[in-house]
Amino acid sequence: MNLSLGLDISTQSLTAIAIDPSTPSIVALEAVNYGRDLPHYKAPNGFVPGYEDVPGAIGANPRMWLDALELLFHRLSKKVALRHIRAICGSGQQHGSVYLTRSFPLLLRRLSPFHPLSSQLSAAFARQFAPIWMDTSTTLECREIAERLGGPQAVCQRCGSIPIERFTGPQIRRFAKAHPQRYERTAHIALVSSFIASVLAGRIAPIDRGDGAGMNLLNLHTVQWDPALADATAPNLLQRLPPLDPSNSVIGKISDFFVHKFGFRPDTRIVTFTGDNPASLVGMGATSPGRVVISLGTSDTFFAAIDQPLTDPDGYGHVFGNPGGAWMTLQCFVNGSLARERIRDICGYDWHQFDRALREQTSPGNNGNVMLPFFLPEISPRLDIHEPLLDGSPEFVARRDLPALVRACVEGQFLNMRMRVKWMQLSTKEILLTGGASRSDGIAQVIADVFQATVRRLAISNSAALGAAMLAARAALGKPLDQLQATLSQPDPGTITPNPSAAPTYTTIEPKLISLLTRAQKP
Ligand code: XUL
Repeated sequence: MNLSLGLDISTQSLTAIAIDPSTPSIVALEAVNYGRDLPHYKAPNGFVPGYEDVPGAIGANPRMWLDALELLFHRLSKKVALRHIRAICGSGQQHGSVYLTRSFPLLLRRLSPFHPLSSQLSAAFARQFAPIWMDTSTTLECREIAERLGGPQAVCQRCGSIPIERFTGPQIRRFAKAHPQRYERTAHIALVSSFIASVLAGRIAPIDRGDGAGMNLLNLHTVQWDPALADATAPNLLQRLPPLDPSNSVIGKISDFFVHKFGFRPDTRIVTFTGDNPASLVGMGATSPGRVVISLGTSDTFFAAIDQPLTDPDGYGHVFGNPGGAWMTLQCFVNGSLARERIRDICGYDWHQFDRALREQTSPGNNGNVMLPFFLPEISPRLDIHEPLLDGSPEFVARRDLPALVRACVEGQFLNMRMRVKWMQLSTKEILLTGGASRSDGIAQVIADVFQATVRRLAISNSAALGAAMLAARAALGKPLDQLQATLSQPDPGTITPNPSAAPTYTTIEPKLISLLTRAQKP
């Protein structure tokens, strides 16, 4: 058997999907949940708010990802003989950055299979925590970078996004300013994706265009690091960045550590990793323009392949590299699964009751009860609030009408999404849905009704890990993506169709949400 493996290092868990590219079929799926499986990191959702004493700081301990990787391989080896895996690629939560000392490559070469990765690589961290995509601590740095380049739009022209707080460049700048000595000790900066790829390959891994474009540092026209952006970000930054690999190619063979400890073949090839959203575009079979994807994860994202970079006039949307060629456009919403979870907890429901509230106890428009379910500062649009905004009946506003709270949360999320993605000018007649929450028929129906779209889902809800497995098979085993996608990315036959009578209802509701937003945006 010649299998390929896809890993997804996401916010709350690490997932692996093994595929047999010759059939093609999915052979095994395994996951580690950081909060449940590694509770000693005290990160129930995979991240630590306030890891540094600055408002908006949210980070994760990179040692936790290393322990998760070992646990995952240990579990996976019980389902599939790891010697059958010929190639590995992966995807990571985007934008997060890992700061490594000069000793990192040397420590990678000297790994012993008798000790955990996390303790052997401990000395390699110049910064103990990795800021992740939820971090909003860099408003000042974003302004400074924009000023150096002649304004936010000038930055956007170069790299596809205005300076964005969670993007890697502004995060690097804050670190370099606040801790110049530790920045000086930083010889290598990796993304979450390229960090894990480096550990697997036993040497510094490159960054691909998919994830690289989420840094405010990659020039989309030259597809090289942009010297002016790097200069405006931090001193001597270019020498700390790894090379770019525009086509997700083979980096090298797997490190001996994994051969001796887990029984991988010594010639297993490691392919340049990418970001979770670009990998998901691959897994959903949406690498050619014409298909729109909504991914329901810790963050909710809306994305699609595009031929030419296209920029959001409001500055909230992005352009990333599409691993299938050309580009993808993306809008990210921070209040995704965690907001739905908070509402579920407020109601004291389980997911079954949450779904029932949508399907049986409420109807489109929710009798005029609306909500912006922003429990964390939102990024689309940028809003620094920590409590949802409600408008409607006194019973609802007092949070006593539980089914209405559920519907208002989900309708608020997707009406906000509908408003924010208009600039992409994409047809949303058919939407492909992925991510854990895509299993909920109630949520899928709200999306169908809000967008007046047919909603289709894949049997596998982790399309990022699936996409990574396909990228591994393409680069190392010569399998064309479209052949793999033709079988592995086929949506389930069951589609969700929109209720046409919901369309005018949502047109009436939209202004209510806009006025809630406007009130919240006022200083
Ligand atoms: C995309 C984004 C998130 C992360 C985590 O810009 O910030 O979707 O990739 O999944």
